[in-house]
Amino acid sequence: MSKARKDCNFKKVIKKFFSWKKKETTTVHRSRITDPGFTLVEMVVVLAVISILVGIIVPTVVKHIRDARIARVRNEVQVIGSAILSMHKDTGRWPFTNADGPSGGVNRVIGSMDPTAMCTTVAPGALAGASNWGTLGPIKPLYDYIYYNNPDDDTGPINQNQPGQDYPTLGDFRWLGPYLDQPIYADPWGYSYIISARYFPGNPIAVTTGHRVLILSPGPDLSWSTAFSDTITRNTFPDDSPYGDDVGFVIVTNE
Ligand SMILES: [Ca+2]
Ligand SMILES: [Ca+2]
Ligand SMILES: [Ca+2]
Repeated sequence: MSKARKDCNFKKVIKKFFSWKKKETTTVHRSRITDPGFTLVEMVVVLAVISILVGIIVPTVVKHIRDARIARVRNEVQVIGSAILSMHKDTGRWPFTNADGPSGGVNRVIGSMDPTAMCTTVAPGALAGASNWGTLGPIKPLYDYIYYNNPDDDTGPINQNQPGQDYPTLGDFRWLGPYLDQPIYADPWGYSYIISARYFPGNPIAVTTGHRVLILSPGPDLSWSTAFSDTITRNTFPDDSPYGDDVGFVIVTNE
């Protein structure tokens, strides 16, 4: 093949290439202008990408909210537990009575008196007596010990500081509260905190010893798993520490 023929063929190829590129650009340009929206394939791809992102993000957000709520509960049971310990240091008494006489006592101290805030559900596989967290009477609100000085058989701010009935306000052992910043405490799921006041030392209705006293929330599964039984103590197996996803603060009184 002569050199002139070769050059001619090469020029033809180059010309053809550029004319093809030009045509393609024009076609794409025209199709973008005339196409009113996405094609079905594009829509399917976009929806698939969105559903994958939702599948990744939603569980992460849900877990984050759950973890944040559990962290809040851990903090609040600690705040309530510290308030009870401070009150005990000042008064020499544990929060267990609701009667003026020495025969009175309570099984549970509760963060809120709202009946709809009482969790009464028991989780599958719960330990013995778990239903007692939501049902065992008699009961007394937390604010009658920690926010108002009113541990006797009446309730609320009106009847507090009664001489000979509520905690003394004079002398070496006296009530110096309030020990909390608010009277009502509920967990992030709206349920009342429950305190197993039956096991505070000196409670006349406590029939056994060796129990932990717990300040407990039913936790994110909204049901109780922890034992609340006279035969389950800190020395048995299983014992009376928080169980399942229940979140609690432990007071070991050693009395
Ligand atoms: Ca009274
Ligand atoms: Ca009173
Ligand atoms: Ca639970």
